[in-house]
Amino acid sequence: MAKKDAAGLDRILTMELVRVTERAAVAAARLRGRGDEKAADQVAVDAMRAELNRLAIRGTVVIGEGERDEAPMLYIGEEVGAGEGPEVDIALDPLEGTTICAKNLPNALAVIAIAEKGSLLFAPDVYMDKIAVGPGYADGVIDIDASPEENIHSLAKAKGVPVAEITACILDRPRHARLIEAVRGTGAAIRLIGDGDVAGVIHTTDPEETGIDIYMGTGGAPEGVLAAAALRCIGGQMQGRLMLDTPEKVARAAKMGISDPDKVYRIEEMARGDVLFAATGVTDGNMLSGVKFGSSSITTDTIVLRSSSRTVRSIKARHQDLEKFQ
Ligand code: VTB
Repeated sequence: MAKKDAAGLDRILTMELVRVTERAAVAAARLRGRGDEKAADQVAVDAMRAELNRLAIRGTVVIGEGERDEAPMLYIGEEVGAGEGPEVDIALDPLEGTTICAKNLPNALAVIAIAEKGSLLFAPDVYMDKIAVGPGYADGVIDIDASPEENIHSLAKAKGVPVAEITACILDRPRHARLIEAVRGTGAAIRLIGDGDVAGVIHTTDPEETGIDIYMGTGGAPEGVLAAAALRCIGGQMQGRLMLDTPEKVARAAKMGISDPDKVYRIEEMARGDVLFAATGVTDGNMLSGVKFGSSSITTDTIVLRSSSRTVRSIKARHQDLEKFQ
């Protein structure tokens, strides 16, 4: 039975998690560029679930494929793991960026976060307004209640560069028209992404490598919790506010224990305690390479993070036992 170390979760779990996202990524990667989002998602879900059920944990999915009636597997509330070991909360997205994968575009990921029971925000599947920057800035450099202009200027000042050298990552959606106009109005650049805002947020942690300084805009709340889990481990600032814009959404959130619909969540309120996070590239991206299929091996590229030690591990794996990926 896995033992918890002084910092929280068992350290061995960090490495075990890599297998979980690797396996989901390989399954999804076989369906890259086939134009079939659903099929790619399904194989990733199946693969992730099979591998998760081998882990020595008693896990509950808190961010998953959807509510029980809409998702047959890895639904919110599903219990996963081998049935012994620590009780943990699990946030997962076996294929973050199903459309990206179907079109074979950059930055599709297989993603999972694990934390001690009760540590991850139990968020409904609604939109979340998000703003995030990487590590190295004084607290308060960004503020979700400030205007886009104020945030961009504040960040440029903190970074010590002209505004023109700041790049914001924003989902390319009609709902962001005003945000995009405001950011462009400052002279900053925008990386418009089709999907994949978990990657978008993580990219802020390494602007030299990714070219992205700040993430702004609304995306899925589940993706917000996953991104917060990653930032908890690497460092950085993020704020999120659920978009509970109808009485029905307010009621759904209330059922999940959210009493203040306007609350701004900070990273520690979305992912507390000891958090482990892993992401494997499905398609090539700014930080991770996609899965490569060779004649006798498969290569995967994963980052695995732990909040208590702030360790960022990059794991490039060459898999030669191909049977386990069938
Ligand atoms: C984002 C993005 C996801 O959903 O969260 C987005 O990161 C938000 O929803 O990859 P809309 O597509 O409705 O804007 C995804 O695109 C899909 O989960």
